Amino acid sequence: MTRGRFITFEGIEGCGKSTQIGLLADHLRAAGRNVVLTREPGGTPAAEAIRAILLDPAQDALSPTTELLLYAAARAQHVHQVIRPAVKAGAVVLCDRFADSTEAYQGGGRALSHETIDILRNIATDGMGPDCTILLDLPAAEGLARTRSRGELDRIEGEPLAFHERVRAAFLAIAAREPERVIVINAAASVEAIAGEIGPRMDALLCAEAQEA
Ligand code: T5A
Repeated sequence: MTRGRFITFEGIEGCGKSTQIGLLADHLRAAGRNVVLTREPGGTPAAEAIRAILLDPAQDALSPTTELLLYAAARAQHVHQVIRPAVKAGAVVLCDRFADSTEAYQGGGRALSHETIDILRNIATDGMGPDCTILLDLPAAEGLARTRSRGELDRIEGEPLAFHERVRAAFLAIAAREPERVIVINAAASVEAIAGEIGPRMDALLCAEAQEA
């Protein structure tokens, strides 16, 4: 059996992750691959219930630490119930956001301690990390304009522009630190152009890794 793979999509609000991850799933399935498409926070019934709390604008009293713990709890269940079993079974797991989002939003955006975030990441992921991450990079104002044009904002989308600029800077810092894992893509390009860049790169990655296995 071919070893499974774990690929994550990251970026600021409205950068086009959900659009592109769906197109990549279609592309890989058309090539006969077993793909599991999932998201964070969420991906299991318990983690989706946590997601509802985290994104609810009425939960405006949540402290940054409570927020961090809820994202970590959702991730622990998701890794345990979905991600690890699927990778073990040989699937390509495509996940819309993962631990880099915590570093960017709770670390960059909320300015929580990187030490605390690292400890919780280790607990929540139990050593599970992505083989490859696609970072869709876009100026924060552009991403927010896309999100706002869709209507009502969730609890995190409603944060001010400066928050989202810190989030973007934190994502770019992760990419600069781990260039072997993180591929930065210009998310200001058209949907078709971005998909046309991601598909062949993922084909090459999956073929190269299959040959190594
Ligand atoms: N969060 C998450 C944390 O704070 N910490 C964590 O640890 C984790 C895991 C999740 C929220 O939780 C936060 C981050 C988030 O705030 P969510 O609803 O999943 O909430 O939010 P997003 O992941 O940001 O999802 P969105 O749907 O808002 O944005 P996407 O997925 O980046 O963008 P997408 O594909 O839905 O597209 C947005 C709009 O832009 C258009 C689309 O048609 C759509 O209208 N679009 C484009 N327009 C022009 N050109 C392109 N290339 C386009 N691509 C898409």
